[in-house]
Amino acid sequence: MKILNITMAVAIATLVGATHPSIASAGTTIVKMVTDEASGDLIFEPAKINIQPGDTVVWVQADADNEHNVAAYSDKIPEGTSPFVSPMMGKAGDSWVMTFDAEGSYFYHCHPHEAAGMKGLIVVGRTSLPEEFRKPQDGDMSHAQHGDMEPMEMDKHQGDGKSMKMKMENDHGHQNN
Ligand SMILES: [Cu+2]
Repeated sequence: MKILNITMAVAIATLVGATHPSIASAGTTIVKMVTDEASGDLIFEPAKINIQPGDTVVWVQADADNEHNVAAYSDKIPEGTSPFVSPMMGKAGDSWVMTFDAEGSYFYHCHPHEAAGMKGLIVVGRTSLPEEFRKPQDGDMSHAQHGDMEPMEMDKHQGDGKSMKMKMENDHGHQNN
C-alpha cells in the first residue's frame, strides 16, 4: 500500500512537473478518499494538511465502494480565491489535482458524504482569520450542484457562464430587442 502510494506520488509529481516546470520544486501532498477500516466512516486521509503556497494537493480515490468528490465551502476559503469542485470520482485510482497559491484556510467536503462527516481542511502557509474568508457572491455554484458536476463542465470556467446566467435571470422578465 505504501509503495503504491509513493509510486503514485512520484508519477503524479513528474506529470505535474512536466506540464508546469515552475512548480516542479514545490511540494505535493496526497489526500486519500477512503473508508476508515476501524470505524467504517468515509474520510479524507489526512483530513487536515498544512502546505506552503505553490504546493499541490492530489486527491486519490482509494475506495472501491463509494463515489467521492472534493467541493470547497464557498464562504470558508480565503477572500480572493474561487470556490472549487472536482468531478465525481467513481472508481479507485481516480484522482484530482489542485495547486494552492494563496495563503489561508480552505475548508471542503465530499458532496455525497457531507452529512456523514466527510470533510477536510487545507491550510496554506497560515490559518485564516475569521474576517479573511470569502464572502458569498451572486453566481456562486449552489451547494446542491456540487454533486452534479461532469468532468466536461470542469474544463470550462464555470464561474463565467454561471454568473451570466444568474444575471439574465435576475433581470426583470424578458428584454425585448
Ligand atoms: Cu465521499
